[in-house]
Amino acid sequence: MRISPNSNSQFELPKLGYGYDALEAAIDAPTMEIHYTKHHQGYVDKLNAALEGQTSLVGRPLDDILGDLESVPEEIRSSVRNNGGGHYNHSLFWQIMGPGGGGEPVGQLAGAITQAFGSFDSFRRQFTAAALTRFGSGWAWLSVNNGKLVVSSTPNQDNPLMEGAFPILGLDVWEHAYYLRYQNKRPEYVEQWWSVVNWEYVNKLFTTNE
Ligand code: MN3
Repeated sequence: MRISPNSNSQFELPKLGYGYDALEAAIDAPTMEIHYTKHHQGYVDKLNAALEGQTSLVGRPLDDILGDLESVPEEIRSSVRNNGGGHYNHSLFWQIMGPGGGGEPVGQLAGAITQAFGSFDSFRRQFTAAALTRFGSGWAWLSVNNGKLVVSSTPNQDNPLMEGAFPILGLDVWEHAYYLRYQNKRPEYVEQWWSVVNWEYVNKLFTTNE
């Protein structure tokens, strides 16, 4: 997913394509609102602050930066990793969910998942296991690595770009993503989350690689 800065070289909170209550089947409106307006906005603000005056990084798309963290000056590298990762991961997260989501993968992705994992159910079990075994805060991922579909998880706001892979589906398992409704019951959150996955968008990422 390409995320470019605006003409003032600032990253911006992307528009949410649906209301805070649109994902009620899985995520309550207060959680959506806080997650988007406070957590995500916070990552954007801190990323912009870290990049201030960094002429070598001005205008570079965020996905390029995250795939090449060695090129980021050491004094801001961890801030860019955490807050840039936070901006990228949440921007993706809002897109791969949507009202009327759920069901099974569509398009070329459907066949690719069956080929890589045996079946959609088998993929779903592997992805769920990645989400549930991620200790503490982090993300579960489906990404494309050298043309191969791979399930993984990362700590904090890290993501597969940092390992040279291209993420097409991500699940936020930080407690801030689910605590209001589910408290400590991460398995229930993950189970419900499948009902809001926007497979059309995931397939688009898979087929266009952009
Ligand atoms: Mn989050």
